[in-house]
Amino acid sequence: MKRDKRVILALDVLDADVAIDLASKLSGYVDAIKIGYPLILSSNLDLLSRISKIAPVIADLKVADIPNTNRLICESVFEAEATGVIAHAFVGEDSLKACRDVAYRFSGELFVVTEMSHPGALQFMAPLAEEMARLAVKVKADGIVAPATRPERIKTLRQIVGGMAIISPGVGAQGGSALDTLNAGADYIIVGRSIYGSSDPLAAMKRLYDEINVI
Ligand code: BMP
Repeated sequence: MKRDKRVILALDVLDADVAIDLASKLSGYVDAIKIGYPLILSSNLDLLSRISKIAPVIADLKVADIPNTNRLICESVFEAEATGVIAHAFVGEDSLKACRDVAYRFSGELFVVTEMSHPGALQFMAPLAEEMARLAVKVKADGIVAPATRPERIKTLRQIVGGMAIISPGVGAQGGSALDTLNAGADYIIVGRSIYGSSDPLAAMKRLYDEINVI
């Protein structure tokens, strides 16, 4: 993924035509489009392939299984032409390595979840987030997912992952600020509802774009 616009659109809509329309309208403002269970389950992986012709696609399946199952899931999304996949670290090194191996084979990217952006992540994830970031470094992942709702955590996790990409959800609808997130050291913000849920998604994206381009 090219670090240019520094925005990843989370496309959690359920209608394939709406998804294609939004992807087409907004692709010029994003480095990638993240799609996950909501859209993939309401359509199919062919839609992932169609969107990948409009913009690079990160498949957010938060893969979290035994190594063999992780391998099968990652092969499916890379065969469908995803450019990246998101996996959980808490399942351990062998499971994460299985994702990494498939990503390498397809010249794709692996992003590893550390601490999630919602309040519940403080319960189990936050205490282990730094270890999970270290594991992401160890398996030579391409990036980590860190919370835009807690910019100070992005700073801490940056110390651990060095130059590895940090992608950060939680901007907008979850209360995170795009500028604070990027200033804390995230490479990309991930934004969904505050763009696609707006009455004018293109205007909302342009406003976001203007906001972060002062950096
Ligand atoms: P929204 O801007 O509408 O809150 O969307 C954020 C997106 O990022 C959703 O797709 C959500 O599943 C995802 N996400 C998140 O919000 N927090 C995380 O820690 C990890 C995520 O993948």
